[in-house]
Amino acid sequence: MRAVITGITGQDGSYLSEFLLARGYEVHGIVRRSSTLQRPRLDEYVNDQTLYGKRLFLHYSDLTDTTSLRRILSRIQPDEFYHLAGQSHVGLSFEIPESTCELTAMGTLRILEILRDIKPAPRFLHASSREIFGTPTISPQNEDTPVNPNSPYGAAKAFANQLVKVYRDSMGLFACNAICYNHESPRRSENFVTRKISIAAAGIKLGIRKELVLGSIDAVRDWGCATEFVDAMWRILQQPEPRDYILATGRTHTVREFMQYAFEHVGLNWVEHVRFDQKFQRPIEPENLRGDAARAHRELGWTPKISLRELAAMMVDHDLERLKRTA
Ligand code: G4F
Repeated sequence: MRAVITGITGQDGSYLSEFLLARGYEVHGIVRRSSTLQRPRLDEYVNDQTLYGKRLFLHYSDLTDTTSLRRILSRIQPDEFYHLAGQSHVGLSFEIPESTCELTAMGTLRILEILRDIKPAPRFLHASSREIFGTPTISPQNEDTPVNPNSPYGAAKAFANQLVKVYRDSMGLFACNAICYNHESPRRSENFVTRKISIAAAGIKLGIRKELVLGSIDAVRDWGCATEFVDAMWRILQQPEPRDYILATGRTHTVREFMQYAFEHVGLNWVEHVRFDQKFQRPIEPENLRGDAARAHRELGWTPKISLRELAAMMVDHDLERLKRTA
């Protein structure tokens, strides 16, 4: 089996590559040209000469570069296509709405247009987001919950999410949305709140920093573990029929609780180290966020098992080790 992944250098892309390589797949990642060749989440695999250039390949392209995307896809002829790339920071999308929509919304449309011309087209998975629901009046949310985004990122994802349905229903593509609630790991980018907290807890424990500055700590999220989410993404493309699936734990926690778990893990009291700064406050903070993943449970046999406390401990341990190494 041959798979293409956009966003392969990100948290989900790197875990998904590992997952697919372990199952014997040939994996092709689309990477943007950048000034650095550092891809820390993939280094282990890129440096493995038994894999890189043999079952793992990286191709330069961009979600705005249709010609190269088309060329790469017609050459590779993948069986599966996992579309994980895009500007994914909700807060930042209020600052850079145009490029967020260009990559997240239009980037998805461009890929769908290319797939439409490929015969046979690969099975396509779009990593959609619970941000498409904005602040829903129904809780928990399922695949039929009305779409009503309240951030530029959510609006871009809603556009992409809907186009996936259009290309599935009108053009016969095997195209699916994984409507993902928050999912975290030691590979989470450092500007998302859980990772910001795990790095701070580890740094304060080691005495190399003093405080953590955050926005709203009363914000509530349904947080799961990224490794479990990529497993579900793969399962979605193994189904007999294409469908959309909510991926969520169904359990909610506040930022405050995550902080408590992370700091307690290293014997600290967060209250003594955390400060609020308005600049991390969002213009609007969604409420009622809880996913109902009953369809994924029923049809994919998928049940997330890792608790938020376990996840926090895993992330803090990783950052402790990393900071000790670099210190
Ligand atoms: O970690 P966050 O930035 O994640 P957010 O906004 O929920 O988005 C993530 O999950 C979505 C799916 O549910 C994805 F679509 C999206 O791509 C991304 O992966 O923020 C979580 C909460 C927010 O309520 C935010 O206001 O934490 C609050 N928060 C408080 N202080 C902060 C901070 N968030 C960040 N990033 N930085 C802070 O200092």
